[in-house]
Amino acid sequence: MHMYDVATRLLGGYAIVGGQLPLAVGAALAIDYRGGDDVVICQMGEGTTNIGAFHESLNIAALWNLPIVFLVINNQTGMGTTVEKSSAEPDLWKRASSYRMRGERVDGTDVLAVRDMASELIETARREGKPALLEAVSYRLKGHSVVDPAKYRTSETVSVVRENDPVVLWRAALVEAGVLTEDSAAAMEREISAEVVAAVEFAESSPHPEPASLFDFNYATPVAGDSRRLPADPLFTH
Ligand SMILES: Cc1ncc(C[n+]2csc(CCOP(=O)(O)OP(=O)(O)O)c2C)c(N)n1
Repeated sequence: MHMYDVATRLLGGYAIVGGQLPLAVGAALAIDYRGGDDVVICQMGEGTTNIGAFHESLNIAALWNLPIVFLVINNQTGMGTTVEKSSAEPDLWKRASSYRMRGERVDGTDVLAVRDMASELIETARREGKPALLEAVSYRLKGHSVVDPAKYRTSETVSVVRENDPVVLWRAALVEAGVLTEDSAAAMEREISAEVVAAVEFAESSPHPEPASLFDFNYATPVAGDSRRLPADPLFTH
């Protein structure tokens, strides 16, 4: 969730539901202001479409013709609540019409369908400055977090969905098309597992950061009066 990488142009994952939306609109405004043909993709879960920042962000993006595609991954459950129980309009792609924005829904388990529709919307955002909303319908394979036993659904449902996971389907399609063989696909999986294990080992063997470093990079440039007070520090220093 807390990854950020300028090199790969990932502008971060944010712990606050909807916190990414105004930032993404700001990035799209920067692109529009500076010129160039970049486009922002702003990803969120379906639970995020009920928070105020969602509506404020879509409104501004549409009013100002910003190059941004809002991508809603509708995995049908926000924490433990289904989209039907939390959204008065569960056809989330329709929400775009409130802002005279194009809204589309695709099968999120179909890799090519997502690629094709996303490409079309990205091109329109880039060429015409028209933002769009893309809803990719999927399903959540695991509980919300390690403390969620996901008792709100049956294991039968999950196992059916697991068989239709996009990674599983896409692997099978590539093997059938002769792009991969069973052996090369298995080798790739082993390679990826090894990379993940190495990353976990690196993280676990790395030292914990110093508490004082909590404030590093809060601002891009020095800011006068920027407080660096930690919880146990005195309120005033003389
Ligand atoms: C403003 C805010 N309210 C509540 C939470 C607690 N919270 C974390 S994730 C989540 C559900 C988000 O649902 P969704 O966007 O569908 O994401 P998913 O569950 O699919 O990851 C909630 C309510 C939060 N992080 N921020």
